[in-house]
Amino acid sequence: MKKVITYGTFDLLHIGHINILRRAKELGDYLIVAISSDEFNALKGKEAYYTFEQRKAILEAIRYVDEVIPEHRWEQKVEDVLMHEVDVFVMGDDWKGKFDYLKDYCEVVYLPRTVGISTTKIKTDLNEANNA
Ligand code: C2G
Repeated sequence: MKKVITYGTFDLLHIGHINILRRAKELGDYLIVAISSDEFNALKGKEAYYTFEQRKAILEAIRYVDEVIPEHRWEQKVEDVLMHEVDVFVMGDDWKGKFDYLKDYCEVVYLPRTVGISTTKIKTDLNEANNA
């Protein structure tokens, strides 16, 4: 069984998230998603609208996702890859090159981001609509 892993906040789920999850799953048979904890989000300078538990439940409902684990630290990826016997690490190409050190442990794939959508854009558009 070919195992794939990807990491992210996945807040206010949108088509860009679905596109990367679908393409990540196409690279193997089993997809693990490591979702940033609320505390790790604070470290990333992000405040998610949905809590970790809500984001976990939403991701677990997606047909491409087989398992959701928490992301607590930048440094946990090697341990995750080894412990879960991961074959492929996938991220959007906004992260291109940032995780190449994982090539010692698994295949590293950066996939093109979906243009024109982001959680930040959703929040901005909604704020502008409400203030119009
Ligand atoms: N993504 C995408 N297209 C978009 C928006 C996001 O392909 N329009 C991808 C990102 O490239 C990432 C994944 O969706 O691979 C999740 O994005 P975020 O929730 O923004 O995650 P991020 O804050 O980039 O966290 O340790 C890695 C970090 O946890 C990544």
